[in-house]
Amino acid sequence: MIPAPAASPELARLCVNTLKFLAVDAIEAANSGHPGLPLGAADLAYVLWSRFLRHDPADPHWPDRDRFLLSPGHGSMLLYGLLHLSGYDLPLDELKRFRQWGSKTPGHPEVHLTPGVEVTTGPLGQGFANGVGMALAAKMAAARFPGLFAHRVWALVSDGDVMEGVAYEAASLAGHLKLGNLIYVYDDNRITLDGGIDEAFSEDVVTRFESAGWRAERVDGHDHDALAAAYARAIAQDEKPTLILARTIIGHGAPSKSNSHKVHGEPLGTSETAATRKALGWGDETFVVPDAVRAHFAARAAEGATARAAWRTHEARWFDAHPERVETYRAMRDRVAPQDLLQQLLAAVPAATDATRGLASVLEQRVAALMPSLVGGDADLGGSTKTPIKDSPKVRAGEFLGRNLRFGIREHAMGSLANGMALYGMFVPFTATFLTFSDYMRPAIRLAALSQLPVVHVFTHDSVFLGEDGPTHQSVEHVSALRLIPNVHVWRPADGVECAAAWASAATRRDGPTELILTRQKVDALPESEGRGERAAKGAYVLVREEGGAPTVVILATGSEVGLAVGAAKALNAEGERVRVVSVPCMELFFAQPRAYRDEVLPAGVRRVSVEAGRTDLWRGWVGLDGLALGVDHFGASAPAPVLAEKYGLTASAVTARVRAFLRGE
Ligand SMILES: Cc1ncc(C[n+]2csc(CCOP(=O)(O)OP(=O)(O)O)c2C)c(N)n1
Ligand SMILES: [Mg+2]
Repeated sequence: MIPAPAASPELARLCVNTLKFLAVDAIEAANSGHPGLPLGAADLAYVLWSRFLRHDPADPHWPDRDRFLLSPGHGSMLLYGLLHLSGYDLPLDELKRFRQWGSKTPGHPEVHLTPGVEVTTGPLGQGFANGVGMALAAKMAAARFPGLFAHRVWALVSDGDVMEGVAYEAASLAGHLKLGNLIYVYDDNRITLDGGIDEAFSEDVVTRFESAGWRAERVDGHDHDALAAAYARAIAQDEKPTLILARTIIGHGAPSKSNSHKVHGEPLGTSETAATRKALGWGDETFVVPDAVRAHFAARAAEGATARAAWRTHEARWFDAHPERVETYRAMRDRVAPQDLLQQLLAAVPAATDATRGLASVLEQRVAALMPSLVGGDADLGGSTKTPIKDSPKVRAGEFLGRNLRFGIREHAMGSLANGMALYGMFVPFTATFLTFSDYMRPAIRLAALSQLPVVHVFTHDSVFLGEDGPTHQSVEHVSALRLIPNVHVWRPADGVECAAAWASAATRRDGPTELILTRQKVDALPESEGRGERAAKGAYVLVREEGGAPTVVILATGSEVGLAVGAAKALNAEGERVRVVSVPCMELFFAQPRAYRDEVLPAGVRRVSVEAGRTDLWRGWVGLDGLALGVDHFGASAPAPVLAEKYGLTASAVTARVRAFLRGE
């Protein structure tokens, strides 16, 4: 039942104090953490969790649950306290091991570690934007299965979140799309890490959000009735996203440290802890949960279980009434990809050669036809990235059936919204823009990797060879920079077959993001051989095998430079060399292959050369100290691509000459 009736003021006070002291005690035990937020926001969180949040702690993945995000992840102990009291699989012992090795209570919440945590947060602003992605996904799910779902996205956000640029972008989009299922409670304490917000932040937040199409209202963040009334108003409508500015006192209850930045990020310390216990009438025993508090939260959990059971019945009836939707629902719920996706994509590779953005576009259309989960969009470059899904409308306010998202020119939000959509479930989102602008998405890509999210990032115009737009737009370091993020798969396919392997891998990967790095310019046709697509799927493979004995040199290349390597091999072989060309569309997958395969592709003791139109540093590990790494280690220039190729020594004849000289020891 929502809202659930209020507990007595005494019981409510007891619950709030329990949350406060679980946080204080855990932070004291760890001698590290952030007590200010849990103390200041315990009231607003308690009212939300005990009366409004629709969830069942016994099933953290129930599709029709409300999502709750703690965007200021530094307040993690508040969330762990709520999860523990609510009955998630997070025993008190885990709270006692806050911030310790191997615990489920890391310093900042991590979605893949802790049941009930919906999103990894810590970098301020990201959670705010992730929630917008979740609310968008919820609208899109509701449009596909009308009447099946009734959940909302709630988040606690903080001064830092409201200040961060990514949140401006996301808020703007949320208002534009009229995401009325989004309700943010702003812990408006006017204090941040170093001091008061008045040092750096003075805009009228209400006006700002209202102008972006939100409902915004101010309440006393310690007044339970006022909070409940504001929450009730928010859920009574579905017209606009809501921001509730809950005025709070950071460190509420700590007599000498509250309302000061000193309580933001350090343990209270022995004497202030004792003073806080005294002020709030709390005993000396640590990690206490009074029976009445346990019983109160258990009753809420029971209501959650009842709601979930009722929804399961509703779900079954819904499918009886809509049998034609069952298959799509299952495919989306489980984000199913066809077992033989690679074969299907290989069969769809265009015969004519093209830029890899064009080839990948054809294959993406095939994936979209096979996987209803695939949705995505671009930051106003769809005409260039060629990623819009054909025959599907654009998502607009009130029209969420389409599969094409218009993020506007908001790369930061695009990355973070995609993460939120992936976290929501049902969708495998993709984003698209130029590779240079991956810098604007890097925080989100890093979090997608850490959180093991199935997101596909399409990046086109991948090197100096985009030409005339010049060095502001020409990627030099970006491919390497993306490879440096752990758990990211970076594909730079060389032709249609490799694009098929790349899309098949991207669309089926479920434990991390995939980057598809594509050219603006046409690539060369490559020599065909049996099973090349399957070999490309291994991340690196022998594209041209040497003849007449062991290889004298191996040339490694990616993307548009594979054609150069093939040209150089041809020329050098005519001179009596025995050149092997290894195409490396995805380094990370090659490293995951068994040792025997890697040794077979890259035999020990053979000299190596790499060619990639970007920074060479990473390649030095492949070619060794006695190898040759050809690339671009400086910013590019505004000129036609063929001129840049001449100037930078990246033509087939220049590569041939440089490898020849290298082999001669010059
Ligand atoms: C992107 C980013 N920048 C900086 C930080 C470091 N940091 C953590 S908390 C914090 C201050 C946050 O203030 P606020 O959001 O108001 O939280 P409160 O102090 O009220 O708990 C800062 C600067 C961060 N976590 N993320
Ligand atoms: Mg603050």
